[in-house]
Amino acid sequence: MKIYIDGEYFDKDNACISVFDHGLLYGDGVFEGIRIYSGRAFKLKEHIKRLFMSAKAIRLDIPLTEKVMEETVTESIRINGTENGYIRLVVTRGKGDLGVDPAKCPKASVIIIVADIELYPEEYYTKGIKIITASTRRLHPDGIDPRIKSLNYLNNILAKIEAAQAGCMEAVMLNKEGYVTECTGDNIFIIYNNVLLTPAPACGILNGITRQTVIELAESTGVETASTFLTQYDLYTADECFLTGTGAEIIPVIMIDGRVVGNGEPGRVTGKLMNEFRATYMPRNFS
Ligand code: PXG
Repeated sequence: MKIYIDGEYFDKDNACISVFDHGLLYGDGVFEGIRIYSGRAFKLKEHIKRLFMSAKAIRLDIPLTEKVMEETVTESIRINGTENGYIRLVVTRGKGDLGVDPAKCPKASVIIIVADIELYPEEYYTKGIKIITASTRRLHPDGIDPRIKSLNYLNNILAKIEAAQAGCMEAVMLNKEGYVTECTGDNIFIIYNNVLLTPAPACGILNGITRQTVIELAESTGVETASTFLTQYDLYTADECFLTGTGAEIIPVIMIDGRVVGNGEPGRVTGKLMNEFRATYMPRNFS
């Protein structure tokens, strides 16, 4: 495994950053998680674009252009010889002093880790999963907009702990007004009367690349879609529900807070979208 840090490649054991890096001290930085299918980064341009938008929102100057970043990620995949895997692209504010002031950090650091992907158990996809609503609320866009994929995931981590305590792999978070936002590392969708509904970015969500891809796939196959405001009632009474994310792809949800979704099995439209996704963007068993 060769890890890129600021223009050089290091072995796993020697890939280190300073304890004075503000990414570590303050969660001051942004990141992306990207899938590699058949040796190619999935939706690389979209991920790089989102990385640069996150950086712009927190006034972080990335010391590479979008084009060079794209080439560097592609080069890292090539050097690692990875066919199917996962890329963690991280940009931190860089090395500073112990104070908060980012002006003391002269240069941002860029890290690219190309790793093997740990897939979820196949039964998640065939049987679906149970989720709960977390009592932890999603960050309000008035503070840090969840569209920024920042290095501070505490909010999501607290909700993830609640999920684990309830025996679930995911938890859905509400926003301050009580509307549904997203799960800790996945966006959420429901199907009601054959219409695909998902929380709008204004609700306070990460605008997922997989989310966007699924909306496009649905529209191209004639499924009506809407980004909107959803409540817990909408989740509980939905015909179908599923989650989307880089690692998850599309995972059906069959129970929410003890309420059975639909008939308790992955739904018809969900299955259609899962098949469409796999057929279009490489099956997860591809090797
Ligand atoms: N919401 C949040 C809060 C996320 O972190 C998604 C939605 C899905 O977005 P994409 O662009 O991937 O479709 C994410 C991204 C993990 C893990 O280990 C997941 C993410 C990030 C980092 C780690 O499950 N998900």
